[in-house]
Amino acid sequence: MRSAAGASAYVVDLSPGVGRVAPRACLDTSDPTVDLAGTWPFRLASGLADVSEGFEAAEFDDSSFEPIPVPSCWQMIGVPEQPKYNPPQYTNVRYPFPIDPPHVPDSNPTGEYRRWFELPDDWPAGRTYLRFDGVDSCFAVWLNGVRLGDHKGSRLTAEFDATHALKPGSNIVAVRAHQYSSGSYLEGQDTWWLSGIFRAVTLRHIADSGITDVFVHADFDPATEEGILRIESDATATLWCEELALAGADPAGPHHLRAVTPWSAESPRLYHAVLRAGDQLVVLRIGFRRIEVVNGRILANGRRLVFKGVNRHDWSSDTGRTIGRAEMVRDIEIMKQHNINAVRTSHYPPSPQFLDLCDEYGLWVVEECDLETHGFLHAEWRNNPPVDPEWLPAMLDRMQRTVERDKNHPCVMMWSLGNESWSGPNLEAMAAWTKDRDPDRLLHYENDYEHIYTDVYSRMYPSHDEVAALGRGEEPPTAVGDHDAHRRALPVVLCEYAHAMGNGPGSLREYQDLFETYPRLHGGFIWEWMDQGIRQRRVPGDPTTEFYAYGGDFGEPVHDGNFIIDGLLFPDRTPSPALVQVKAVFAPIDIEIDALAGTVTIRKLSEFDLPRVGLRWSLEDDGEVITSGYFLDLPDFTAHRSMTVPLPEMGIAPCGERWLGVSAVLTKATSWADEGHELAFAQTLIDSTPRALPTSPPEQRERAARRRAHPAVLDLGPARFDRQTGRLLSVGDLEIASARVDLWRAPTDNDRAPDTPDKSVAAAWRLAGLDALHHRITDVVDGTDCLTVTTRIFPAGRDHGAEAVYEWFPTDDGAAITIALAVRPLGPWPCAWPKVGLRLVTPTVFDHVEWFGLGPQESYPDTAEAVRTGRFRSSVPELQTPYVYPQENGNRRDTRWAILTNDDQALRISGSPSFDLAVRPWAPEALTEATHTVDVRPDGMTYIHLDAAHHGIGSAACGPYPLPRYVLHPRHVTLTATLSV
Ligand code: IPT
Repeated sequence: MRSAAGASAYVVDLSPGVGRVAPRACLDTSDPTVDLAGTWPFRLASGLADVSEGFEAAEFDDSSFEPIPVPSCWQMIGVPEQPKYNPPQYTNVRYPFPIDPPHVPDSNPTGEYRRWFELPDDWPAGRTYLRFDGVDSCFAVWLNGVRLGDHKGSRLTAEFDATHALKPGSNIVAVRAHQYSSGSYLEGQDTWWLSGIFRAVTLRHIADSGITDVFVHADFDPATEEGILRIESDATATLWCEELALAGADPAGPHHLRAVTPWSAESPRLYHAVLRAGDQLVVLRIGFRRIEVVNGRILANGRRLVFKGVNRHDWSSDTGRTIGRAEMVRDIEIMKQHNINAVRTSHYPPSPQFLDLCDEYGLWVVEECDLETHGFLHAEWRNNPPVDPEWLPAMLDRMQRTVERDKNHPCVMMWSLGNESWSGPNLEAMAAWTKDRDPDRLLHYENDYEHIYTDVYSRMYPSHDEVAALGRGEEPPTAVGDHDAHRRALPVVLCEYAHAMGNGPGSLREYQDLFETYPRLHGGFIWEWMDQGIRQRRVPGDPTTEFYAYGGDFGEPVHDGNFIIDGLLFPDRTPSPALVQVKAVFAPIDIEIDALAGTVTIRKLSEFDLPRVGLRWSLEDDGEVITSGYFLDLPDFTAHRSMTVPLPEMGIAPCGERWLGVSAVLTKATSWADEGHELAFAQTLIDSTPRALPTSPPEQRERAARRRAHPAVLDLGPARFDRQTGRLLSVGDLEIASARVDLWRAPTDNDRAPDTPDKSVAAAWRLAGLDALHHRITDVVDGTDCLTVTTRIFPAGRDHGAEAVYEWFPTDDGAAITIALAVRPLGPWPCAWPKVGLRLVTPTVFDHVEWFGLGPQESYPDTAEAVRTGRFRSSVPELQTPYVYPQENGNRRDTRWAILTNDDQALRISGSPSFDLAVRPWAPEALTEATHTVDVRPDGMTYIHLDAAHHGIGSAACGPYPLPRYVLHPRHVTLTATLSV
């Protein structure tokens, strides 16, 4: 066994690398480049003892190597069928290797890559750099057998001067990349461990007297609207920008430019300029803006900036951390369409292209360094790198590479030292270097609770009460004396909140209300943008068995399950119901309809300009559009904080529930949405002319149709019951398998957390026996007008339960059967109820549902921000929300009526006044048992849930329980619904 000493010592030494040129900006230049993306011969060694001696030599025989695409993460090769190499592994906080820094396991998958390329004949004289935008986690590189150097820092750019090794004609690059290195201790982020050359590799020519680096300082003075431009360039150059009337100017300036338009996320104005050094051109996209903290407020261009943000990882369910421009554009379009204005690049610099796109489309970016040592938590932070001076060069190098690469992006307004690495002098040194190098941006770091060297007071996952206390400046001290006073003076940012795992998060609105109430609160960043699932197939080759894998699905010995599935987008980038809620809660405009006064007031919720908007309205009676129109273009609304305009004449007399909806829509297409795209919506109940209630008064019930077909059965209207048990057997031609009270829901990720039996509400539910209730009939009374069935519902071994009284009576025309259900808790209940209602099961497969109520998407008591009252239609499969980890979903609140149909049957249900509705092709028990979407299959029945109440959703998966008002304490409830076919 060979030791890690010698040629491979760099893997575990603490050096960030050798042979790399100084970090610099990614520049868009006229210099020739060669893109080395493509198919490279590759071999995966099991560890350092297994590497191919001499693989870097030109004459090395690589015929046994296999082709691999570059860039790629080698663990993702073979997905969605079977990973070809060592599979992906997911851990959250824990390192998947022993905490024995700087050592890593002997079993250390190591990729050997070789790539021949032709140097173009016209490659000019001068220097040539070989650039790697991302290699995970550590690598050494050779050109034509000459070792150029090595590097650690997976998501950081490293460049090597290749001039001395480059030849005309054919050249061979060889790269040896190691899954684990000492750098892995600094990369304990909550994500999959993926390795290899996962971002671009390019060869770049550098002219001898050319520019290699520039630092653009483009300040904007909000008082004078003047732009102040100063460009540091490391070579003599002239500056050209037609729009700014700069022709051959000295880049150093400073140039005081009259009336520039500042850059902001809302109006991302970029000025295209060129630096010329001899024949070399460097293209710059300049955005003028000033970011500052004034009197404890974050200001951008003098205006208060409130983050409506998300935390984003580079992610694709097929290629892992290797993503293309199309996916990045898609992310940004979806963000902009959902009123998101900011991104925290958790927890490392993103693919460089992403920031170009944020400049262009407009998103404020908090860019984070590639640093997280969270795993030391499990060693009570002993030997945590930030406190050990030996780790300082590596940590400083990471920060320098972050800042130097991206310092020219107007979108980047704040640097973040990293995530969850506790505190220590090395972090302080990183902060000091950053402030010195780039005093014009703010500095963020959450995990040093004293916040001595940061510009914002950052918190993670606080409860609403805590956020309110922060807003009032009444939070408990975090330090003594001056330090505490300093921190208290800082603006507050929630770098992570509203954990979007599974169904949820709940109470987004309540957070937003706090941000809008207290000026100290500058909003935050929802965790996280996207579910990091990996596409897999249960049966190789069979796309119908596709599902998204999470931790443990690849047999990883150490993993953190589905904690990686916590995004606003599903792994295929379709928006979850939570994202649609985010859109409503983050709306930049508030619309208030005053039906009595006949006016609409729209109010701008931020100090920044908006795109051109107009108002559209629609009048609906019982969900049917009566009339609609476009009544106003608001050309100069951006200049106003609010505007009140008259509602158009409606004319027609109402019939049923009349709702007026008003939306603010784009009057012109933008780069991220079409004309007509809705930014904000509001709805008001205008009138409610009662519809004929489907239930009948008691005296009429006497006359109801009453037939006795068979002594064992009882017919009431269209319904047939078992006379002895009172069980509903059918409604018309529709067979009913069961109709009884249900208190269970398949626990959500939030219900199941925190993952300790004494703390999670789902564990309490199970402990209380709610998942296995016994129903006992205590009474069946066949009255003249009504069948009354009383049952007691208890879990085994417990003395708490409920009494349910089912009263069945036909409508006066005999065409329908009404159930009036009353459920009363008995005994002291130790926990909240998941829900309470009626579960109706039929062996008939229904495939469509039309309903009048809240929709179109699912909602729960604390996740009802995006739904509106209307008439909707959906297929049964589309009513199910495909949470990667199956759980309660698909509830439609406040349903007044619904019609279930298939080709030849129908079931009509109407509420008095309404019920929560879920229609499923599988039982809640199947949802409860399932661990992947592919496990839940239609079982030939339709499960119709008519619920009177639901427990809230909350965000306990990483955050607070549902707010007290959304807790379903066991209580007496009633539900009235009428069924007919
Ligand atoms: C927090 C992490 O910063 C983030 O990476 C992610 O793990 C998130 O939690 C949960 O999904 S840390 C947590 C211990 C508060």
